[in-house]
Amino acid sequence: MSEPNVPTVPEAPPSSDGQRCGLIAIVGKPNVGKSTLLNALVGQKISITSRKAQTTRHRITGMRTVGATQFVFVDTPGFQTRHDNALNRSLNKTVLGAVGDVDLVLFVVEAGSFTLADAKVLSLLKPGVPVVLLANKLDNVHRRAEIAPWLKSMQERHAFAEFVPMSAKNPKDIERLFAICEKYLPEQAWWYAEDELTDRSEKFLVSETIREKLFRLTGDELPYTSTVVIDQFNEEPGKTSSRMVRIAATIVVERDGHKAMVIGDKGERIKRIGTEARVELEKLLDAKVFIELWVKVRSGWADDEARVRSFGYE
Ligand SMILES: Nc1nc2c(ncn2[C@@H]2O[C@H](COP(=O)(O)OP(=O)(O)OP(=O)(O)O)[C@@H](O)[C@H]2O)c(=O)[nH]1
Ligand SMILES: [Mg+2]
Repeated sequence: MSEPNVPTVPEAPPSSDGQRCGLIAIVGKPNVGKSTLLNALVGQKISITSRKAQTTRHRITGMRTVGATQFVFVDTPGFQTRHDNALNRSLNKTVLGAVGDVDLVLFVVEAGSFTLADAKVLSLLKPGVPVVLLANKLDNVHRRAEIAPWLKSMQERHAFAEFVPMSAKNPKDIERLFAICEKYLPEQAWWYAEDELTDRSEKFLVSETIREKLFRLTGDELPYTSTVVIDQFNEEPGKTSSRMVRIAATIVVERDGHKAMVIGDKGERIKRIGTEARVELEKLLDAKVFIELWVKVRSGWADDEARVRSFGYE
């Protein structure tokens, strides 16, 4: 899971034939809507989202080809400024690795707000790369008149290339964003096939989908330091459908109390996590899916560099 997933540009790119292609990094503090934005841009859910911060833990590349232009978007974890542990250091390393060599940065904030955590992310951006200030969740701003003075104050913080107040949940805004991004991408041949959506494997999408259901079906009582490890991912010829995928996965938590929370009363919560993941994965993988879930306690894993790596983080 830690293999680099950003394509390297070939030394002598083949003739572009009018094609455009480039990398666009999506960065920001936790929970501002980066992954919601990526999914809307790609047109398919490839990056999990939830109300909890720290949902995204890997660099996830998603592509969309429109006309002659291939947009290669990179979703990143929210930059962590609150707790210093091995997991958060790994997440921040992923963010730093993603903002370097790109054609454009979409710096996502919540419209009308700018906190120290936003300022920290802005300070990481490399000079020379154009940055679009994407003021997301505009639908949450009820006093629209306050946005103009706020944008003006943002102008003084950084030489942003453009200001885009919008909502990742509004398809018209997403359409407009393609036109805004296109001019920053160089003329060069596409890196991916026209219909490719992501560079991530099916196994990765499976573990992420299970983690999303875990995050969504447990309240704030389950700390963010839980993760999912895939123990088995086997494809077998199906009897009633063309594909059948058998998955066994372990949910790793830090305490016995968390284990009880994940399992729920008479096992009803873990059952629901499995069912919701299965329904979504059957569509995503176009297969009949069986999921077996286990819960394991590994106290202190998020503080342990070796464990963090063994669970697939950079
Ligand atoms: N109202 C509103 N909510 C949004 C919008 N975009 C995202 N959200 C919500 O904001 C929450 C966080 O969204 P994510 O896409 O997971 O945020 P993220 O920035 O990827 O979060 P991390 O991966 O944890 O850094 C979810 O509950 C989304 O549904 C928007 O435009 N309007
Ligand atoms: Mg995310």
